[in-house]
Amino acid sequence: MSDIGAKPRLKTRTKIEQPRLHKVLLLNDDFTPREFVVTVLKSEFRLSEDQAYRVMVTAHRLGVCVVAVFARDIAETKATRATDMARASGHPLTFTTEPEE
Ligand code: TYC
Repeated sequence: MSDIGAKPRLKTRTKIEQPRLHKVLLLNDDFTPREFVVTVLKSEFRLSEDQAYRVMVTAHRLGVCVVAVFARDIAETKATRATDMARASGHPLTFTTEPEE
């Protein structure tokens, strides 16, 4: 069979970009007790005692540490909840989020 007169393909394929994941960052400060940071990391991010301690010490030494990576709304909700937990206890402990590259 000849191709002459064949219909052109009309469907276009749109490439969908996957939404970027977002990091939750733990920021160091000079006032929040170490044990409190570990408690928040365990309760909000489900880290083990050992994982929470390592993340806390890394933020303490370097100024910041990535806690975990989530879809954007989950990262923002967890960062807000963890920061609010600290405020409710009178601590300046802060969690922020940023998109992964
Ligand atoms: N730097 C605090 C202290 O010496 C402890 C701390 C660690 C606070 C990590 C915040 O993200 C943090 N008491």
